[in-house]
Amino acid sequence: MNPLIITAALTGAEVSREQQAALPITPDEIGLAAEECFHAGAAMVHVHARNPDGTPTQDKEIYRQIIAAVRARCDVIVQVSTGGAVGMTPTERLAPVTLKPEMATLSMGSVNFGGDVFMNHPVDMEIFAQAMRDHGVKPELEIFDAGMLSTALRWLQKGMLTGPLHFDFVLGIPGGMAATPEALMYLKAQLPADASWSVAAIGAAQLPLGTLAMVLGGHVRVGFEDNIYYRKGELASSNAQLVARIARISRELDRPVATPDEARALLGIGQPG
Ligand code: KMH
Ligand code: ZN
Repeated sequence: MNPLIITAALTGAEVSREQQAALPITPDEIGLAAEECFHAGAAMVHVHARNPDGTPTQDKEIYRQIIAAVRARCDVIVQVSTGGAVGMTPTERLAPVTLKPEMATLSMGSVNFGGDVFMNHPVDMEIFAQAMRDHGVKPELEIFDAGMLSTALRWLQKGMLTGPLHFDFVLGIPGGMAATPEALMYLKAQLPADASWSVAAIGAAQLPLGTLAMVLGGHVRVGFEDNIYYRKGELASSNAQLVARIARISRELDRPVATPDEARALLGIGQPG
């Protein structure tokens, strides 16, 4: 089976230090967490920026510092968020793409997000996709619900996205698709043959759905953005602890864990510039 790409979603926009004391917030903390995750088996980090007070931001300069802090420590793929936080404007959200990171997320539709709405107007999505093409950034298509996958496939047919596509199924957001094996199988069944995919399941579903993805030939995202616990009632000590468990299971299943360069080859992206 192809090597497993483990992505560490280190920080996110919603989790606080009060909830998870080991949450990396500053560029330096994010760089250090990325290095720990790299040593634990991660080939990619998904990053969000925070202001010094911990509030989410899409400030380009902070992203620049984050990318530099990661690059100084290890060669994992850096994937910036264009989702940011609920309520940010599309222009704000798009800012880090102009730094030409190796990858960026591209949400494929709007979804209720707990008590909020995570808005992704089709006009804005098209602008995001075009900006990623212009800057040579590989999109990871974030799929929170089944209709978003249909949209991605329609866009592929129309030439608005270029294959091979890489998907991330974000399952278990209240308002989005449930984090169940049935949901994952349903989505996987619709993928083009040359697509790659990962699963980012929220909370307690992170481990079982990640393990299922591993068996099905997909890839796995773990980390504090999606889940702050190691097991029920026990907070994880670090993002790397969550990565290390996935890497261990993968090896037990005889599936090698991808290095960053193996992940680049699998995803069709070049070396960092
Ligand atoms: N924070 C969520 C509202 C992404 O990074 O692209 C959106 C999000 C998705 O986290
Ligand atoms: Zn994110």
